Amino acid sequence: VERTRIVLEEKRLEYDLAFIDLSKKPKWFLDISPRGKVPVLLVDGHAVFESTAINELLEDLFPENALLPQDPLQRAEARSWIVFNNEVIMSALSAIIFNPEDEPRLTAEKENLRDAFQLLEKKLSQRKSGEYFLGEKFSLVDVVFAPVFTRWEFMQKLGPDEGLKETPLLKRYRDTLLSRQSVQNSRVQNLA
Ligand SMILES: N[C@@H](CCC(=O)N[C@@H](CS)C(=O)NCC(=O)O)C(=O)O
Repeated sequence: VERTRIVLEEKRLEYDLAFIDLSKKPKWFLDISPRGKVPVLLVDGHAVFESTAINELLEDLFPENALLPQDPLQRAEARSWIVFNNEVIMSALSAIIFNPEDEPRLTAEKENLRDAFQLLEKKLSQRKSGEYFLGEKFSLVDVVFAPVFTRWEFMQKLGPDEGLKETPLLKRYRDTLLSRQSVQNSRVQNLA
């Protein structure tokens, strides 16, 4: 959900936010969210789900403060890293946060995360300028990486030692994202 809030904040859009108890999903929510998952965004009575689809819709509807490059090749590159984030990073983080007792899976996912961090470090080292993932401009790629780092505190509490010591560029990237106003505004307070 943070991913979509960041986009709404970046584009300075007005929105209403409804928090729901995922262990006791209300009927109105199940009626509009096809998979019973958050986020789901209601736009003119249409329910849009999947954060990637929601964020691209917002980008299409509100092109000001663009969050995707104009060039098709660069847009494709941005989307590639968003998929990477979904399939590798977020899936590993979810396993670590929600299934900490599944030892074999935990070990495998920690390894995946370590490899992913090395890959990201290499990617960041290839930027020509700028402090964001694609360079000078904050983009939808940064939007999906910011919540990875806001989850860091959960991971530390659960004991894994995936630090950022060996990936200094990634560490600096984390600090850049966490200090961005839209990211701060998207965070739920006292979530632990
Ligand atoms: N790929 C989806 C993931 C959505 C998702 O897994 N949401 C979780 C919360 S982070 C959820 O609603 N879990 C409740 C459930 O599965 O019952 C997206 O990016 O929107």
